[in-house]
Amino acid sequence: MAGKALQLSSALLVGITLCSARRLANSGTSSDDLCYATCSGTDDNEVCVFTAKLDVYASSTGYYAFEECGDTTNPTIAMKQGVTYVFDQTDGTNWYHPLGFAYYADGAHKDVDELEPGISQSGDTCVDTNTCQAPMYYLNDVFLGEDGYDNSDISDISGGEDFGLDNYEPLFFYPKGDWTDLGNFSVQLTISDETYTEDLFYFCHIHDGMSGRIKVLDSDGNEVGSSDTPALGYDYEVQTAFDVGCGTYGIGDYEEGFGLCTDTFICEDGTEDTSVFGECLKAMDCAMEYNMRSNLHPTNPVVTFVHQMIPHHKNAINMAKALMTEDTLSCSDAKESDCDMENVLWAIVNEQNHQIATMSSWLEEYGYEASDICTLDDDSSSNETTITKNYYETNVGYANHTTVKNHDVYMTKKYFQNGGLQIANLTILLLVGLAAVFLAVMIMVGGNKKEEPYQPVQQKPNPNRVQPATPEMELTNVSAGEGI
Ligand SMILES: [Cu+2]
Repeated sequence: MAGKALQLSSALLVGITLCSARRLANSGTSSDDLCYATCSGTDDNEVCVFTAKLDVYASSTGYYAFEECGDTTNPTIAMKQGVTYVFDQTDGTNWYHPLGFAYYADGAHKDVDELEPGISQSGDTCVDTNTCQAPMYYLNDVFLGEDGYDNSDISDISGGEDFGLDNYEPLFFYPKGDWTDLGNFSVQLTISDETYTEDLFYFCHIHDGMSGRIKVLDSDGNEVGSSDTPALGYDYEVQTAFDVGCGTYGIGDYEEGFGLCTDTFICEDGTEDTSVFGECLKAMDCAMEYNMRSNLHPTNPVVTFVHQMIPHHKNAINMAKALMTEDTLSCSDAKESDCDMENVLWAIVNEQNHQIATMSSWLEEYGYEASDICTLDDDSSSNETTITKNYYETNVGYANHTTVKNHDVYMTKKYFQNGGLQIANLTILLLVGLAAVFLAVMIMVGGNKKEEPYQPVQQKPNPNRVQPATPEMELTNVSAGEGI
């Protein structure tokens, strides 16, 4: 009896272990834990599907995920040579994230070679005939390319320059509702270059930093390249625990009480239902204020505009994501306004992330710093805040640090440090002097009026009558050069 129980326990243990191993084996967390597509058919008719979606909270832009790979973001996926793979992008979270494929991470964003009919890394003659391995883009299962590129039959690839991307990508800029109404989006890719032994990458054509690795397998299912090359070239963003709670990115260091901001962003704590949302808002608003405080560029206003607009946009994105996390909107036919609001939130996240990328690229192209923040360093010993390095330091000789307790004091102090004291004194003296003169004149005029007796309307003087000279007339004549 005890032996049977032991056998049962062992069997259960093995079963659980196998289940665990099966779950781990397809999650795509690394090259040792590849994620495989769901496949059907055999040999030449085998078709494999990756169902794409976006984990919008995983990073500032969000990261790709595939239903076949569980919750892993930007999973490392396996693709077998010669097999047709379909990447289904119909899920609404794919809006603004058209998939691309490249020989290096981030493809078009880094100006590196992508998988296109006329591009090869192995010197293949496919370049001459536009028959190199490349994705094919579809809407409702209709190929969006026009001049004949077709790699669906690996033994008979036909050539053409238009593989559909130029028609596919612009559709992702449609308003979200219109994009959804268009139907089913998908990308098909068949790996046909059997001589290339390095990894490939999928990436987003609109946002950079969203690439994932593709390990290519031969017909036996073995990896053709063992090492992870080329390198991804960057680390994935990781949410702090605080950000996870808020559904945001990058505000974990700006919680209230961390000393980076002294302004009040939320004036009442709200109810139990809203207090967490309030704490999130406090932190993200602080992050915006802290990061928008920048030096004025001495010659180019565009630089300062970008330095301030990027944190401004990041705040909008975080506000939208925090509200999405609250899950209080409920889009349905009966609640179309909620649908409109949800579309607004998604638009803020995707469009402003795209604008951030555009503005960052502009800074990089012209050689400007990514940011130029005037740092507020927390001085815990005095519970005051120290401002370092600001516009006046470099432009009007305002040197060293100025200790202030809040923004208003800072502004005032800055003004006085900049010679404002003297100007203020002179201004005040001038105003006081003018006021005194004005009052004196008013008193005199008022006094004269009071003492002036009533004068009846006088007749017009007779022009023929000789007027007696008055002292005023004599003075006028002297001024005019007469009577000397
Ligand atoms: Cu994207």
